Amino acid sequence: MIINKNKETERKCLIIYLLNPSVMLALINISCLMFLPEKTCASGWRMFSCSCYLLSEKTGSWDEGRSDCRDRGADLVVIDSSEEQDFLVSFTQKQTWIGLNDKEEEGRWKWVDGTPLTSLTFWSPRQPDNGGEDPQWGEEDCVHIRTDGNTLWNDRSCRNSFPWVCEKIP
Ligand SMILES: [Ca+2]
Ligand SMILES: [Ca+2]
Ligand SMILES: [Ca+2]
Repeated sequence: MIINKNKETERKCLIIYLLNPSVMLALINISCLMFLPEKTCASGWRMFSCSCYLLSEKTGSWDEGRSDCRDRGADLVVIDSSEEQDFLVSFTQKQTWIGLNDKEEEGRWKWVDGTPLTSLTFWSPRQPDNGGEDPQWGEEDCVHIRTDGNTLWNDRSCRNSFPWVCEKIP
């Protein structure tokens, strides 16, 4: 009986352990290494989890960033996890475009891969504000990671000039 109870506890602990995000990420990384041994990132790109990332040297509008990424067989980064958000913050160290916008319909945020924004968001306080109706900011439909004291997201005019981050599955 006691042995069974211990076994039960052990099993519960194992499940909790496996559900831990950092353990899951480690498992994903291991499976990348095991099943995709030939998949590596091109020179200049950085690997994290199963993706390769490039921080642009140039700056430009959100659309210029996106078309540069697409020319490289990639697209602007889609943030799927808090680990990816943390990685990007340490990888970029400056304001950069990410692949999120509400160009099609105000307030309906969509990633460049077509997926709608879920509850996993990293908005700065009081953002998104679509420019807060202040004419100097204009309509704000594109998202960047900002650095003024924080690392969270802000919506900004798509015409603004920032570097960008491309993401590609090798
Ligand atoms: Ca991603
Ligand atoms: Ca907007
Ligand atoms: Ca804003």
